[in-house]
Amino acid sequence: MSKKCVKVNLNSIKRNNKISKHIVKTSKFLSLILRHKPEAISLDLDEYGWANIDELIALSKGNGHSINQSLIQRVVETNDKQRFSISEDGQFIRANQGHSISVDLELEPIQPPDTLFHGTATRFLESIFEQGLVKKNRQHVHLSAARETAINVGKRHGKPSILLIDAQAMHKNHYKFYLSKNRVWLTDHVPIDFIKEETTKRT
Ligand code: HQG
Repeated sequence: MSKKCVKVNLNSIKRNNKISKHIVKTSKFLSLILRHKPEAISLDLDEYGWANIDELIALSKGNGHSINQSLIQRVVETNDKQRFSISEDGQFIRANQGHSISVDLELEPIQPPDTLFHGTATRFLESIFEQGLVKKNRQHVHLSAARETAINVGKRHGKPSILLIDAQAMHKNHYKFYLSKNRVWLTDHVPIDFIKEETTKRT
């Protein structure tokens, strides 16, 4: 490969890295605004959590965050966890789950898999086995069908531990489960009777 070619490739890698960083930064900003603090930019969400995209762009600009329609589109399309949805008419955006503010995600209760996973930090275990899993600041307790996902969620908080949730028994006992559009399992509370710590250390 010629020197010129190597240089061109390096430049395009640098440019792509810069674009990726910008997308991640925008995704974090959108998570903050659409899940937790729309008031930070004086944005109004409707009761279902939808924000008007033109308004979001204008108010973000006014608060020092330069975003535009095509950047938002890229964030939605490339997001690793499909965190956001755009409405069919293309005018509105909302987060698929993870809210701390109260919004109606229009989810219907459905039957969960027999076992679900929850990743947490080891230091929370004592309290979890006293109170069960509680939703803390969010609207729901978050669970996953895949162990891998739970490990990654747990790592966000520290040394991870995996909890196995007997979702089948909970379902039989009339606890409700919801599946978000991006396939996160949600419930209100998991009492200790339905939680078991995974003891085989494979993390
Ligand atoms: C823990 C990410 C002590 C709970 C992920 C967790 C997820 C308790 C922490 C989504 C407890 C809350 C949510 C109790 C629960 N005593 N600690 N009784 N009950 N906890 O961030 O589930 O990347 O609110 O185990 O992928 O970690 O943001 O919830 O460790 O789906 O899109 O309290 O966030 O998605 O932490 O994560 P969080 P989470 P995004």
